[in-house]
Amino acid sequence: MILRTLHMMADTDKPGDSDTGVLTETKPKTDKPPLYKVMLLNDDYTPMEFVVHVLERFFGLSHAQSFEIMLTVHKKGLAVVGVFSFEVAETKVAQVMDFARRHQHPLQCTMEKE
Ligand code: TYC
Repeated sequence: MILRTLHMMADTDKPGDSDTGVLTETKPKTDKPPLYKVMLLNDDYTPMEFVVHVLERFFGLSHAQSFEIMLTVHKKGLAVVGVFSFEVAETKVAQVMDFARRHQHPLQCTMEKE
């Protein structure tokens, strides 16, 4: 729904003059929040089983879905693993990056506005 705001200027000291006004188109205030794609990037060193485990653990995917996405990343270079609000995407990226770093794997996880 578009809301219109009407700004009126009443010039009361000039009899006969009509009021002047500006009609402004205003954006709806119920825009949906932006969504962010979370992506995993391929590298030559992170073990396949580790990536599958990351997808199961942090993205709640089944073993079969995780294996499929891991293979897509391995073959294509990257894949979107989920789409989230900014805060959730940021948390997932931080969790994956921290987990990979703690296990000394160079796995990279990034986010991008949809
Ligand atoms: N390319 C890695 C290997 O052959 C596997 C891998 C898959 C690494 C997905 C990262 O996001 C990744 N061991």
